[in-house]
Amino acid sequence: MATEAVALQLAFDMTVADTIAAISTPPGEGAIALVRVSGANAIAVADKIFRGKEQPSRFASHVQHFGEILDGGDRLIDQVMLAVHRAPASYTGEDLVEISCHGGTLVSAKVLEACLRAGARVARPGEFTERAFLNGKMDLTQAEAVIDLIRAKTDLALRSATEQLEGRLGEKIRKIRDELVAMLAQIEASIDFPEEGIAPDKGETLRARLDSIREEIAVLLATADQGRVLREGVRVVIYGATNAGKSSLLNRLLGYDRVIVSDTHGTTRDTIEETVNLDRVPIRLLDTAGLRPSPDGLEREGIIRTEKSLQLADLRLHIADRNAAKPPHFEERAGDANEIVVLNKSDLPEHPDWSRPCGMHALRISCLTGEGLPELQKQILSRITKQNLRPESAVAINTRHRDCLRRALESCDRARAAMDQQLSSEYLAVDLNEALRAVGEVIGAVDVEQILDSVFGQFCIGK
Ligand SMILES: Nc1nc2c(ncn2[C@@H]2O[C@H](COP(=O)(O)OP(=O)(O)OP(=O)(O)O)[C@@H](O)[C@H]2O)c(=O)[nH]1
Ligand SMILES: [Mg+2]
Repeated sequence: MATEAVALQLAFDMTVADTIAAISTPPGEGAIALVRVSGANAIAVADKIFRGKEQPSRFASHVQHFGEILDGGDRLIDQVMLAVHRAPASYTGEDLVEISCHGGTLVSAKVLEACLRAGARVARPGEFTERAFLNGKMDLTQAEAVIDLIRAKTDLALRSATEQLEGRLGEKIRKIRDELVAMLAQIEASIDFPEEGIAPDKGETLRARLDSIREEIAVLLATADQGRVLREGVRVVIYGATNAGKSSLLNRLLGYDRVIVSDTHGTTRDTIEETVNLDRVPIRLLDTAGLRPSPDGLEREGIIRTEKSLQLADLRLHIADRNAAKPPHFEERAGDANEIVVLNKSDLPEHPDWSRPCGMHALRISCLTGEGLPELQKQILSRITKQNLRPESAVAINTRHRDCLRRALESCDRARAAMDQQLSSEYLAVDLNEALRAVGEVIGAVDVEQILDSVFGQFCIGK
């Protein structure tokens, strides 16, 4: 058996033996809560706790049945709808039971308890999707798409997650893998039959093939920034002197009063983050503690946080009060593509400090009247587009994929260098094998145990 198949089988044996159960709907009150049970004994568990016209073991697959859930004795917990999804035609690929009970923390907890008493154990976060992966229902990129789907905040993020769930990224990766495998086969044949060697014309073809594989990897890698934006949003940090109107701007852009605004200098002491959707681009807006020399330890701590968030910003909004004197260390970085200078309070008279050349390139707005805000939003979007951060394509990789593909690209580069130096085919084979391994990691075809924890650990319980 190939090593990857052994690893897969091992991971499978370790985790899949038990029957697991969890509440799959979020905590809190709702009309309906869903409890899921998956594994070889899922239907037996349902038989023990369900009372209806028929036993769940006699249900046709995927059909809902009305009945009651009883606790250990004969006490009724709730009236429910129960469906059995028989293996392999279920989300996890195992026998899966879905119990829709009345929403409410206590009811669903009691139904779960009954499942546990009947022989299931509590599922870990992401364990249902992990089983779907281990049972070959989906590749790793599709499993990750499930998290993206749950977290999507814009239409495009949702479309991207849906396409990834349908396997579009997986398809591209498999194509690259197949091409690498075909190339390796040819090279390994030349190692096994050295007398035949690689003819010079074949060498040329191999080089072209490698270049085209390299290009395909590079194209996918170029989507990493857009992938980050789709999943996390563009980081836009509002900063400047105290009382400039930073918190007022955050509230304005959000459309509601999220942060306390007051004329006391140093009102905001911590960084506050909220997400807005600007023309379908997800933006992570950060309001920060105002910059000023302060003897107060707490305020200084806030200012350190401001500086940290500035280092991670995709775009900075440097805001100042045009009605007040220019702050001592105010720097107008007119040529900086990642910064927009904003002079707030345009409803008030302008302090002479802001006459030319200072304030020449600044955008004048009023958080009080709303004047200049549409123009500011336009500029934010145009800077994002210029930085190529505006997500256009629905196939966009995440950080884990990026790390794997970077390694694959490096291995391809080493293989290319080995070709150019006319090193023996063994060297080439080593590099291509490494590339193959790195590409395989994206879809979870190798080193299963290592990557599973990091991928599925991000899920909620019951998914
Ligand atoms: N006239 C006028 N007042 C404004 C405008 N924007 C904000 N203010 C007022 O300016 C004061 C400071 O606003 P904040 O939004 O709290 O300022 P900040 O930059 O967050 O201040 P710190 O958190 O202390 O750093 C408040 O009294 C606001 O009502 C504006 O456009 N025009
Ligand atoms: Mg503030």
